[in-house]
Amino acid sequence: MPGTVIVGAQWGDEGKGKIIDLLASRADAVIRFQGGNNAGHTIVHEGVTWKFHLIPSGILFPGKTCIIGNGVVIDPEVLLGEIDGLRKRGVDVSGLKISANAHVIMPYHRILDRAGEDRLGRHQIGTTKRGIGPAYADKAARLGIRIQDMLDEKILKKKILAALEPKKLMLRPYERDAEFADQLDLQQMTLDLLTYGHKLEQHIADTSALAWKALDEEKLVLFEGAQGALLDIDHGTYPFVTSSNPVSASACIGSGVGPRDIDEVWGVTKAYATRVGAGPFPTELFEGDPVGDGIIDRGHEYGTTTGRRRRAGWLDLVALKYAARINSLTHLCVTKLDVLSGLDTIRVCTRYRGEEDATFETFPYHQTVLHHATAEYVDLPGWQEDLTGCRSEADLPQAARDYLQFIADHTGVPIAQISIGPARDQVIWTE
Ligand code: 2SA
Ligand code: MG
Repeated sequence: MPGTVIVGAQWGDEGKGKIIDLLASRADAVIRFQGGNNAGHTIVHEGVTWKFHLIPSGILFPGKTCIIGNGVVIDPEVLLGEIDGLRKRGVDVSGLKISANAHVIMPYHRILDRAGEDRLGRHQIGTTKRGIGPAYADKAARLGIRIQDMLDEKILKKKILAALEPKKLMLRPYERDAEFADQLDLQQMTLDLLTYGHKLEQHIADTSALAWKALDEEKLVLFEGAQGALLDIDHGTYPFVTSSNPVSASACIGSGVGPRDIDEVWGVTKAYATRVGAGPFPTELFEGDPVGDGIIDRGHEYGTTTGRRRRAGWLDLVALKYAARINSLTHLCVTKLDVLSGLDTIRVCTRYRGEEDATFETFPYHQTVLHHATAEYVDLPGWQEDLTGCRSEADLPQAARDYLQFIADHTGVPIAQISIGPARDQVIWTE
């Protein structure tokens, strides 16, 4: 499995961080390839809780190369904060490598993200307001500031000026606002970025070449996805998506390797579904529904980055089958199975019903259809047993095993791993 991609198969927060942590001990390099500090991974490593936004969690294993690839958008202040936090807790961060070609999230990107959401009012996307969308927009408009630019004062200033020019009108009200004026000062911005660049310089590298070298030597390289398939800007529930491609193909583009370098694609799904932010969610159990509220409570379903309460619902196999297809999944990891204990019946969505009684067994490509889709369910027997102590498939109650089998049969993807609690050892590897 030299080149292994791990992606979210739902709307993010599937527990990818833990899977990466489990595989990282065997890996030589771990690479983030898209997204930015909108991502949040919580992992429990040797009994200690860690939260990561930008740095691959593999950093907790000494000697690993941890790469932030060219496809990531980086808020340098956040990254430096994360590096400092790790150092203070005694973690060696010398293995961290940052692509010189990754784009920088600028203060005006954060402001524009916020302004954009305000403008949309009740139609807002529910972004994390970290500046992700505006940073990727500038990248596509060829107005982006890249990590390498932070090392050259002259180039930097010119590029910032060029990037600010078309935003003048939108930013004007903020320039007059004491809260934002400093952040938008050209001189200050340039100075700050140069300081950040200086501090990060030792980590800046040709990360594509590093990835290639590790793969060429047949070492295990993990590509760590952020968010999930249904938040993909091309394949997700547009416009309620993030501004990057969280699907597996993006691992190549966002790190500078080719498709033939990828050997396995692991998709991570919760045993139920959650979504944070707005957008269609056919299996949603609305706030006040005792099952949905129970899932939120038992699963601690609050965003790692923003602390927002997530929306929860039953597992959606129409969406999961779609995620399996667009990612070409070779393995599935099912997380948080323990959270479903105590239910008499577990519902699983296998079909959508649309307007005029149309039914959909494959994920509808049309936005209007999806927005009107309601879920149709198969009811499976639940189980009462606590699963947190299970360590093999044989330890699981029959109903839990049947539930997993149903998922594997329906998606056509074998389940490689089941997670039954946050700790590293609360995991079951299947045959
Ligand atoms: P953005 O900020 O432009 O990427 O927001 C666009 C949509 O993408 C969703 N999104 C996420 N959904 C789940 N988890 C994410 N990361 C954090 C976490 C979320 C948090 O891991 O817990 O802490 O709130 C994430 N990042 C972006 C977002 O909700 C919008 O729907
Ligand atoms: Mg998360």
